[in-house]
Amino acid sequence: RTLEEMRALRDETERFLQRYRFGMDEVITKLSILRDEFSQAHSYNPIEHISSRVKSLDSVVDKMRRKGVEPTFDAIRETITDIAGVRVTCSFVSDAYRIAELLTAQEDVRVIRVKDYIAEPKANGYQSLHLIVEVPVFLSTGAHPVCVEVQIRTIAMDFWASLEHKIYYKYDRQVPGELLAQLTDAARTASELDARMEGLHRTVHGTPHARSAPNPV
Ligand code: 0O2
Repeated sequence: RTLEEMRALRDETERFLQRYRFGMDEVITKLSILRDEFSQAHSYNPIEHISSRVKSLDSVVDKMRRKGVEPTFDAIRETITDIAGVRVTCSFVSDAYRIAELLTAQEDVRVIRVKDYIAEPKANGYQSLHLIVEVPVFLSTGAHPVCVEVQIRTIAMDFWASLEHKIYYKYDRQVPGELLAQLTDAARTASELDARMEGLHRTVHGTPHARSAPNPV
């Protein structure tokens, strides 16, 4: 490759990732507005924490290789829906569903896919509500739709997922059976805690929320 070609590739990579950053920022703004408005109107904050990241190009390419797809920019755009990721941590399960409903009801948010791992936890016990949404990003060249993955979960689910994630990578995706069993058991405990906290919350706040906590895993 010539130096010019390398510069062009670098610029294209930057442009590619920048759009995901813009899409991610839009979703964060939407969530922050919901949180602030909700807190003001109902004297209650359904969102504990919002975090975000744009996946590194290295892990995007790794994921493409695992899926057996040649990592061109077009193929990445089609295949990887979690390059821009926003994670919302709520206190209660009902808040997770409420935030999902409020976000997806917005006119400029197109829902591409919903994976409800709260209603149907993964075999290892993982729980979270995943939304793949598309939002328009307005650039000098016009509107560009960008995919963002929003993971909405409770504090207990988040606590479990972050430990499991560390263990998963520590063992290079081959977690010993005994450890897996303990993690699955811990997920059950987290789910029971969520159900108890939701019950307490309802006792204090009275009105039941839109969706109730699912059965423990
Ligand atoms: P990382 O390292 O967190 O970025 P797809 O992503 O569409 O190809 P997939 O993997 O079935 O298909 O999507 P899914 O199930 O919605 O998972 C996407 C993300 O959810 C993962 O991204 C994790 O962040 C999280 N996740 C899913 N399952 C688990 C789990 O069992 N434990 C934990 N801790 N997190 C999970 P990545 O890119 O796989 O990983």
